[in-house]
Amino acid sequence: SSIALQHGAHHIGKRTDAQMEIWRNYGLGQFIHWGLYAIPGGHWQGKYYPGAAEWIRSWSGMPNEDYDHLYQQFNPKNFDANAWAAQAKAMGARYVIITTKHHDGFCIWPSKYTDYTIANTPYKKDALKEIVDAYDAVGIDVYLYFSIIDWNHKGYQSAAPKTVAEKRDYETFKTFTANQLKELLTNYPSAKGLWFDGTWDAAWVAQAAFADSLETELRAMRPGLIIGSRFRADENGKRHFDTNGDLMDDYEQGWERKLPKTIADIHGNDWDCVMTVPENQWGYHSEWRGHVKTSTELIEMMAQSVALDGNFVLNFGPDGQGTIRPEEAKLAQEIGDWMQINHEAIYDCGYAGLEKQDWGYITQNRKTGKYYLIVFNVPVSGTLKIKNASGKGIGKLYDLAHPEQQYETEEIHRSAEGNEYFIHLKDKPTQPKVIVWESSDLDQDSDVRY
Ligand code: H79
Repeated sequence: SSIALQHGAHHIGKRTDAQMEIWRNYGLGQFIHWGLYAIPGGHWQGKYYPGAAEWIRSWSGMPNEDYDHLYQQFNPKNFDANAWAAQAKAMGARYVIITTKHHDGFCIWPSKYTDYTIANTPYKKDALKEIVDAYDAVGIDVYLYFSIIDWNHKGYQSAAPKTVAEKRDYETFKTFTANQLKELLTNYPSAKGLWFDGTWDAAWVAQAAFADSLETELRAMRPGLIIGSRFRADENGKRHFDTNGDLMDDYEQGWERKLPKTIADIHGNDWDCVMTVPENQWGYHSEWRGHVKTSTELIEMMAQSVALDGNFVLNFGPDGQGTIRPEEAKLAQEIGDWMQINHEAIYDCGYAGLEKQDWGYITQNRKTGKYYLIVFNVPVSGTLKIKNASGKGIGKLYDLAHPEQQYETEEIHRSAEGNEYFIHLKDKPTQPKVIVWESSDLDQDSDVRY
């Protein structure tokens, strides 16, 4: 049973409008973290800071005043938004999420509500507009990342305001936040949605009514606007899922640097996974330590995301000069090479309704109904066991890259739990391989025997 909420979920179940259908079918996106933190790149006065580079202002030993003056050095000589967009396009990204303002409060657009913007750097120009225009030009949809945490605004605080003065100052921060969000939607009319972050502070969690009404205004400004579950809490302080357990807003935004394992984990909702290349670096860090993901691992995460009805968003952290580091450029190239051949298994695809199988992931095109076997683990035997639903035959299987390469299949058995078949691969793949599968119906009565 559910209780009446004023500021909980305003719709139950997935949005079915055209813009949300587009979002759902992206498959692959790019995240960009770019701001003042790209200048120190995880180091300050020769000292290496192991935490996330975009958080360096808050690590001990980093004087806040020095950080807050970094804007005087922001002059990215190599910044070429068209080159970023071309690279993202070649990788196969169909949307981009760009940090307009991270926790430090620095705006890469010339906001008229603060001086702490790109307009007051030596660069002067509106980098956000350059990025939006460049991605628009290549047909990649733009979403704006916006942090509610703002270490630069004097009215901002993390803990719930207590004194009269704190409360008054926090009201100025709320007005500022509302103004900036309306400014972003006004200045960048092609942006399709907002990706919120830094909304876990007690001060913000207590703003259910304010955030809900602001969201209503933002949605009225931009029909079709897409906002994830990380923007507002309900009146009981519940985040992402309201007091009744219903998802708030348009998709679940809880999958940061992690992935759901089974379809049960996603509760029938839309969702995105945002992923870093190293363990936990979003902004540019000049010295990545620890494990750095390979393109094969990232392609597998993308396949897992799409097979479980989500989008996969890979992060890039350009440096202080606007250069995308060679490691990221190489990954973009390798993922792009794979997508060039195999994008049909990712775009417009989702959960296939079949259980996870040992060799990899199954996706299904939402329009054609075709299945795609995305094969990562080939057994020593070279034989894949494929389980279809009861009453379903194996049908036709062929290589996506070489459709003339069809597979002979061998029935193992049929049962009420499902029908199992072997297919014998002809070669040992050197990269994740996609097999198109056009499954067929069986005549249950004559074929299933016990
Ligand atoms: O922009 C990137 C990160 O800098 C940002 N989100 C990505 C996209 C980010 N900020 N903080 N975090 C990620 C992690 C924060 C975790 C914590 Fe908490 C905040 C630990 C304690 C406070 C939220 C609330 C998670 C646990 C409690």
